Amino acid sequence: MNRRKFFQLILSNIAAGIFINRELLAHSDKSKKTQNFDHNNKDALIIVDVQNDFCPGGSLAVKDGDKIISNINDIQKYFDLIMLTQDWHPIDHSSFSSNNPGKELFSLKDMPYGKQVIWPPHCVIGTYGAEFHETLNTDSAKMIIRKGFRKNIDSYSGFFENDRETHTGLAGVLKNLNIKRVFIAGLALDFCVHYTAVDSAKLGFETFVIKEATLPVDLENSVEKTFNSFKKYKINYGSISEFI
Ligand code: VGL
Ligand code: ZN
Repeated sequence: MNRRKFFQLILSNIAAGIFINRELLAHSDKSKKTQNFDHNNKDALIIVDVQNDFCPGGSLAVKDGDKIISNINDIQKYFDLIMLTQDWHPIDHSSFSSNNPGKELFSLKDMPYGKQVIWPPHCVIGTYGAEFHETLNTDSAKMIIRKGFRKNIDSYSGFFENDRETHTGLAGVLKNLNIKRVFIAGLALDFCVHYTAVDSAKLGFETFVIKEATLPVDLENSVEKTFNSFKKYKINYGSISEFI
């Protein structure tokens, strides 16, 4: 190889290097843009248990439970990450009155993880009662977290089962996606929304429960307990317009 050819080779390699670097830079710019394109990537909306059995006509109906669904649909536009939870029990679930003969509905029984309410059978795997209400818009949801599918443990929270330590996987998903603020809507305010909000706050997410997008089943002092928890764990409760 003569000197000239040698220098030509060096120059073409340098040019190729620059080209490759430009390509790499362009690529990383592009991925950055994709991130920025998401109009809101630090917030998540968790829609809790908007299922037929928690709506009028269902076996564990929340009064007017179906009336909040249009509000839940309206607020979805503010979020890129929308997650649904779905109560999903086997027919022989230990919380069901049908599996606790002689025990009164809504009374308490002792389980290894603490007190358990005796519920009417509800959200049985594969049944109509377990399906999302037909008016709920589920198209934008990225994932569905099912809970309560182990016979001997109930699961109110979207994050943990009622032993307070068995994960559903939701915390991992939100942490991996770098979510900082968690907004919660759905049914019922005093059980699954309550427990989901407390766990969210304990996990370090700034937590918001959206007033116009939730309602309680209201057993004894369950609503009062819920608002006490919100105060204790600094959970924000108010209209979406106050937070977004
Ligand atoms: C719920 C009671 C039992 C709820 C679920 O979604 O609030 N309540 N299972
Ligand atoms: Zn349940």
